[in-house]
Amino acid sequence: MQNFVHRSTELEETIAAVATPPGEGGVAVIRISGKEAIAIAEKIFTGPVREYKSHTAHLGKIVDERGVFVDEVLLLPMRAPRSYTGEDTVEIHCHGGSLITRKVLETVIRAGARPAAPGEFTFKAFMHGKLDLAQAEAVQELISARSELALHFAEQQLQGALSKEISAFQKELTDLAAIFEAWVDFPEEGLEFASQEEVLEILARIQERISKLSNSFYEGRKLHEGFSLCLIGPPNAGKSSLMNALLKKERAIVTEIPGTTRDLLEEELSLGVLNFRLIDTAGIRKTEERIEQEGIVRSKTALAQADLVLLIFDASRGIEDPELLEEARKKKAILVWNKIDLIDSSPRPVEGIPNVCISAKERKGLEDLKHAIDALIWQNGAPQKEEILITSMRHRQALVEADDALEMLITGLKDGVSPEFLSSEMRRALSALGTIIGTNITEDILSAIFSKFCVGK
Ligand SMILES: Nc1nc2c(ncn2[C@@H]2O[C@H](COP(=O)(O)OP(=O)(O)OP(=O)(O)O)[C@@H](O)[C@H]2O)c(=O)[nH]1
Ligand SMILES: [Mg+2]
Repeated sequence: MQNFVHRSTELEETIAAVATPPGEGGVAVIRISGKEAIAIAEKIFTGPVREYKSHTAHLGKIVDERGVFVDEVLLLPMRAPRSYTGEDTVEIHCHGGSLITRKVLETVIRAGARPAAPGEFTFKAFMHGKLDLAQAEAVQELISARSELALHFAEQQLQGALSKEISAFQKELTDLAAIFEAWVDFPEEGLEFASQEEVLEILARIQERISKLSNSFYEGRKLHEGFSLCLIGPPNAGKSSLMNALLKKERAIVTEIPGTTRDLLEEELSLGVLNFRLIDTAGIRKTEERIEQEGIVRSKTALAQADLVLLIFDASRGIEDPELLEEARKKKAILVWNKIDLIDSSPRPVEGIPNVCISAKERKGLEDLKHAIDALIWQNGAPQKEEILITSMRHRQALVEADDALEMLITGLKDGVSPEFLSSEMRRALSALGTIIGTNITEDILSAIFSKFCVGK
């Protein structure tokens, strides 16, 4: 299956796969899609599947080709084009054990279906015009979204927000292309269709929107992947206590002995609408102890790789390690003064880095810390829900290409290059935009996209 290529010729075949995750569960769903889906279901089901109305559920039994009972199931036929793939589809809801699920799938396959390749159902949906490519890619983002905000933006892309924006660019650029053609065909009157200034103005406006969209990639990607948030500081400052306070569980060992944490501890943390990988580290100090030394090496690597750093100092002891403060300043970092319950007045704030006072032990100041984290992530404010963020490198590359072509167009127009040159740059911009929604794309690229999906999607 590894070398499977998602080709249009494969659309002829009827495919089947388990659509639910592997393992035990209440119910598992086996999906069959293609011209033979109904006939195959009829062969193995104790009921007249051909006669069932679309989108109705039927209780019955799956029996294999020798008539041996396999499972009692609920069967749901969905006739083309009213299905996810746009083809005749049958869903079989069977008992959710991994063995029983496999047996039902094997029965379906022996009755004539081919095992589906990764993403093949969504590929069929794309080929039948149920989704464009940007929407199909959003399906995968939706499935793998781990924070509410990532989910929101994936849902929005699936609903076609990005596709609409791209189509709007295409429409405006196609209109301009027609004007260029007129300039070529009627050099005398061509300018009556639009003046050069007008064209330049439109081009600049589109270019600005394209480049904004293209720059949303970094925020979009981070949003999807989640941010790593690293707790760093001298021993005994309260890093592990803060980890536990944020997670609201006793995940890390906390003792009064400096050098308690040795290994990196990682845990998922969702704060508001975002998702983080929270990393607790060994306290950094000079030591001869070999295990602790190794722990400290790991702390420093984690510091270097982190998206965000929380530098923790014990407020009753002040800046114990100025060198570490300088290291942290090079990153997106917050200086967290812990143990403020031990002191009477707040510590003097350090310049050039956000300072937050907390007590991990008494769970105080955690809201302030969350706000500081938010402010650090979104330097230009959090993305608005109606904004469009791109999350795919493929989309980013296409937008960069379109942006570049528009740049050439704008300078070319100003320098008075030939309309033929303008037309060719315009084609480049349009073709780059087309790849995002899949209007002009090779089978290899399609296959590379859909292969990343799971089987059954
Ligand atoms: N009074 C007070 N004590 C705290 C606070 N936070 C942590 N402590 C105490 O400080 C000691 C060290 O806490 P840890 O969370 O283990 O510190 P750490 O930074 O993880 O230390 P290492 O793992 O050794 O690097 C423990 O005895 C905690 O109970 C706080 O806010 N106030
Ligand atoms: Mg610790």
